[in-house]
Amino acid sequence: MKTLIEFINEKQHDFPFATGELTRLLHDIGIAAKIVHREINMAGLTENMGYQGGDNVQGERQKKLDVFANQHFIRALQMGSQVCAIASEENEKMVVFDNPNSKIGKYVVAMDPLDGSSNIEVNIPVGTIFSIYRRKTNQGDPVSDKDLLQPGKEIVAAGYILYGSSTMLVYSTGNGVNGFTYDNSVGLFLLSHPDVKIPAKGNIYSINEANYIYFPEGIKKYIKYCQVDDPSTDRPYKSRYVGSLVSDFHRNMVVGGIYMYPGNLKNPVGKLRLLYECQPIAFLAKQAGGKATDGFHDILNIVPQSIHQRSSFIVGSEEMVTKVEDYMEEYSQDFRETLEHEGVIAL
Ligand code: AHM
Ligand code: MG
Repeated sequence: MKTLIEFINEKQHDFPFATGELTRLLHDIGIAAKIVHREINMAGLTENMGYQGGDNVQGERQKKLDVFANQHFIRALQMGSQVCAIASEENEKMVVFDNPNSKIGKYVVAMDPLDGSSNIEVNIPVGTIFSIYRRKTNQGDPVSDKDLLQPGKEIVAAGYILYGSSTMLVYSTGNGVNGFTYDNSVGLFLLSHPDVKIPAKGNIYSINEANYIYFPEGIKKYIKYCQVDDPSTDRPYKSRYVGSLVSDFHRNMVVGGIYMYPGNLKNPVGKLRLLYECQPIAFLAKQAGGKATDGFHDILNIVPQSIHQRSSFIVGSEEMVTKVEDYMEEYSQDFRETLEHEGVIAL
């Protein structure tokens, strides 16, 4: 079987004038993924469960494993000289590498080192999400926010690591999506899911329905549509919500379905972070033939105004996401205004 490293090296030749920097960067992510995998696997046996004792910038209590994953991904990327700065869910400001090698790095990275970490104690899958952009400033110049505040359509590569019943690394450099399963016995990621395509429609919807009363009318109507008895369209659909974006998205990517964390009355722009959760997942969805929207705007066209900006997020099978957009258009024009009022700017 093909290993991740063999595959990345081979793919380098798809890019004319490639210098190997992106290849090395992806290698480094693969190495950090193995370290984090090992730590998560041992979570019940070592002292690494529970809270670290601090809050992150969103006021959420950091888990020890959030901090561990953050440190290891940052360290892996700092060792190489391809990345000059990182935006992470766990750091208020972007982390700038100012050692002489990294200073001239061509890329910036946005990441959520351990998404869904509230699930760790109960042994439910968690994930790492990352995206890579070419910096906007000249190599060697001071890094600025504009290097990171780029819309998803500028992504050079993105992916996730799913620490589930098996650990998988799934990524795209803009030529389709490929998935690799970690073989513990040899310590290698092996190509197990070549050229993943999201089925155009599915019969699974994932949403935290406890927030139902706060949802925009278009989302409420869509949920009712999913629940109608109509065997000719496979309805009622199945409801599946892990509460761990990478898991829910991965399932929908493999068998088809839709994941929704829409803005709602309490949080108009929802919960998920645009830069390091929505954009990379939207990029992968599109590369696999799926789609992502905030209800009205293609996620890949939204221009982040700040590193930790949140976004309404609906992603998955193309036909299902389009249906939600139709419902939003018909029933939730007020929500479009809310998004604009909240400062959502789309190209
Ligand atoms: P986190 O980045 O703090 O882990 O939050 C993101 C997670 C997603 O993985 C998941 O889909 C969602 O939050 C669940 O939120 P909720 O518990 O409100 O349904
Ligand atoms: Mg997260």
